[in-house]
Amino acid sequence: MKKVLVTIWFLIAASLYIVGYGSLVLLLSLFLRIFKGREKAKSFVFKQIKIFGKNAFKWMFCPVKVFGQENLKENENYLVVPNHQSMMDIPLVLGYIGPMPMIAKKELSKVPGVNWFVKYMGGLFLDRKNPAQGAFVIRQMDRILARGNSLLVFPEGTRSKDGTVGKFKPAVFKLAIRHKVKVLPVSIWGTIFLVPKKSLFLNPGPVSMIIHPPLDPTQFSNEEELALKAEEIVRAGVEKLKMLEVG
Ligand code: DD9
Repeated sequence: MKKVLVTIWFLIAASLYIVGYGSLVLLLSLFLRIFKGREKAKSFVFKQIKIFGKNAFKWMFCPVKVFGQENLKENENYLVVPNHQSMMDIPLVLGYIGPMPMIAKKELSKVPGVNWFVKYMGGLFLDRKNPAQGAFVIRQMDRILARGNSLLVFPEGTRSKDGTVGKFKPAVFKLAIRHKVKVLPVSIWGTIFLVPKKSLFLNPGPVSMIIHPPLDPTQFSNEEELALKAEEIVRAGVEKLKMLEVG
């Protein structure tokens, strides 16, 4: 019964917040842009997205533990590469690392409110069933990094079914090497239980994340080596988080 109530409450709270409050935020940002400039408007909207990311877990009654926040430097851009367990990984990164462009799956482009903010952050929607889109997305990611933005990519390419960390695809790491953008490995644990695959109801529980020290792409001879290192760090971090939960 608790799960049913939490699910109904979360869906109402999140939809009203994203669509209702989100419309107000975007409207206010228009005025801010006119009267105070583009940067002020952007930092206002980004702050609201960050608050949303943290609130999403409060609304689900999920305690969140974050380790390694000292590894994040203000005004530094990163290619952020977490493991992927559930759709709640996105608010987790937005809330505790910060808003940034992301590659989101096409289905999200149909969710009102969510699509506005993914676009606002400069993100893209990827149709994984359409291989022709792959090259286009790589070009867009290249542009995002070339412009000096951070970028969130889940390099496994899909959500893990059992929580194990899959192989990191090297393509995006080539871009980090090209633009000399630091790679930020992030380990996530616990979100896999929040949205169980075969259930309609949320299953609130603890969530944890490690923000690892960034990797300098100039220290790697190619994208495969860089991808493998990031993957190993993320996998070891996930194992550590699992142990912490048990202990
Ligand atoms: C003020 C509401 C912010 C909502 C952000 C949603 C981002 C989803 C990717």
